[in-house]
Amino acid sequence: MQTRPPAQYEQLAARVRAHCLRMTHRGKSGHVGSMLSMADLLAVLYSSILRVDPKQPDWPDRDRFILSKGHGGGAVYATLAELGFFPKDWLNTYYLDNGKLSGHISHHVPGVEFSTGSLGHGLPVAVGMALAARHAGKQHRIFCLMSDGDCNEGSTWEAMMFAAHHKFDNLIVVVDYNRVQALGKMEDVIEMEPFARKVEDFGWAVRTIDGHNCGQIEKTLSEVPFASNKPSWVLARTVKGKGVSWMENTVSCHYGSVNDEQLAKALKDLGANS
Ligand SMILES: Cc1ncc(C[n+]2csc(CCOP(=O)(O)OP(=O)(O)O)c2C)c(N)n1
Repeated sequence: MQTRPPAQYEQLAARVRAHCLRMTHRGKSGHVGSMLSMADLLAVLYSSILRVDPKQPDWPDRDRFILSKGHGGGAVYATLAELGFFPKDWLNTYYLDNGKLSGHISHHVPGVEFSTGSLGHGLPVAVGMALAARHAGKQHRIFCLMSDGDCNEGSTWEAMMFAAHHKFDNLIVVVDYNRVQALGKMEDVIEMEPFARKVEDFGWAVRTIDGHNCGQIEKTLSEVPFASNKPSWVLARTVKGKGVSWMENTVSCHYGSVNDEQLAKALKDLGANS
């Protein structure tokens, strides 16, 4: 694993956020707040943690990464393009008819393992991959990035029980814990607290971190598995809409898209050129 100065991750995350704003503006699509929320997590994962190769996206021994909150796929596309998995100009076609990049994440894109969009599907698939890796005697890890909305789904908890029962220490979940969902805040939808304790009681090794502190993200993810014979769970506290002052922690940044004026203002907030 290669460690990097936090500023390098922050710069990548800022470029990813700027791409997401331009992509959703061009496509007149929503979910930009969901993308901004996880940009720092993706920057660290793809720069230093995941053993992947942009030149060989299907390398058999690669780590697997599943985005369960598939509605935020634009942020993964932007990160993959920055890493060189495909040309950056593909981003200009996001959410457009006949474009290369669909709104919800698609495995037709190089570097994407699985298509998601219906919440609660990512972890069951990741658990299946962990089982397959064990049966095949392979050393690669499986990472699953989830939302708190994903954790409201029953399928997630069934997968958690299965993973703990089988002691999958090759499985790592990162939760983008922004506590804002599609139509309301978590405390008004389904409250999960005490979240970490619930997950521990399901047999996982849990760490809670600041999901925008790149140094802390790197340090934590470099220490997986947190316990032998247990799957690892990172509860990353984040802010929906992070980086754009007027979007932060709002419900409206879930489905809303930005107009010309808002795009310019948002890019200014990020310190990016319009
Ligand atoms: C099974 C299912 N039900 C409903 C939806 C519609 N939906 C899309 S995103 C979302 C919730 C968004 O909040 P969260 O999952 O916490 O993700 P965030 O964008 O905040 O990271 C919902 C209910 C869905 N995609 N799948």
